[in-house]
Amino acid sequence: MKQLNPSLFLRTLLQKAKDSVALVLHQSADPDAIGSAAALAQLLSQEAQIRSQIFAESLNRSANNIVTHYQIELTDPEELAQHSTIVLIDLNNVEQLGDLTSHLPRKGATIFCIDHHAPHKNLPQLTNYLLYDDQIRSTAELILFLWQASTHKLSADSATQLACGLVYDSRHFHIAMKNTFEHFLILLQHGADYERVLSLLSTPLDKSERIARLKATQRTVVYDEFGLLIVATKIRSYEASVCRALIGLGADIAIACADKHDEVRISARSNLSVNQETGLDLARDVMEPLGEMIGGAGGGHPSAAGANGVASSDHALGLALQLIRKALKAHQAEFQPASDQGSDR
Ligand SMILES: [Mn+2]
Repeated sequence: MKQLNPSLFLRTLLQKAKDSVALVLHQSADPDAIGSAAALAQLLSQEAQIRSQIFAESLNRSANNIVTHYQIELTDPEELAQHSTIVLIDLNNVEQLGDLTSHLPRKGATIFCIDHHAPHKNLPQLTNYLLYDDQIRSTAELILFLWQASTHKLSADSATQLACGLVYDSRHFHIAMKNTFEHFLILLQHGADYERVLSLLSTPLDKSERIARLKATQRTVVYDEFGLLIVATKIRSYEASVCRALIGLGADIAIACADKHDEVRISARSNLSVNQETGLDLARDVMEPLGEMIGGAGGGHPSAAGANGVASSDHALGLALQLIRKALKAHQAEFQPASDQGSDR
């Protein structure tokens, strides 16, 4: 796997793609994934008349708004196998492809990856060329860099699509860094329509999701440990939404688990200060190892992560709590001054 700068990455992609390319998104693709794919498709068509086909197993609701508004076409998974140039967008792990995995070309394809998540350890076996930066909040910003490295000017529509990704992944600037604003300003200067972005990203909760959130609070177990409120709950679906709701209610760390038959999906969120103050990284310390323990996969960000696999909810929740405690304990030991330890000496 070769990591390239934007200009070299674009040149290599244009060279390999010849006349068509598959843009492949993670399951439950979000506005960052779909906005990035649409703006990259536009760039490839303008630079070299390359035709892009976009593949995603599923879309989340705001991604669906973007697809509908811009009439973005998703291609039947069966056609993926015919492509010899693949670009993975906003994902770093083959498990995140969902059902698309089985449609990847068996061999001989050149695989590019554009992502802002820390590369998964299996990524080098999967990918030939990588465009990666973890000092930005969205894949959309990497697509902006590709446009800047090209000979064309970003259109207002593409700028709006990229702004959707940037605004969504920075959680409406809640977790923005200085450069998030700088890149957003560039998008505005290219005509990005912020009002449009807000309306495309707004997804009022439907009734079933509100019921799931409310029921989850009834089943919530609260642990007051390490100076943190850690809450865990079981539900049938909407595990990520439930975690966000629990953080909104005052939890420092929320874990929600949904099992269907013997497949379990588990999601966790922490408020921002948890990662800063305790070093707990929900992806690295909890969901990645948990995914392996339950025969599935896990990943995400330091303060928002998930895993799936084969286990009961109770078992998966128990393991997640163990991993969280282990990480918090390790951190405590590392950072406690020696004079504070063994006070009974
Ligand atoms: Mn993203």
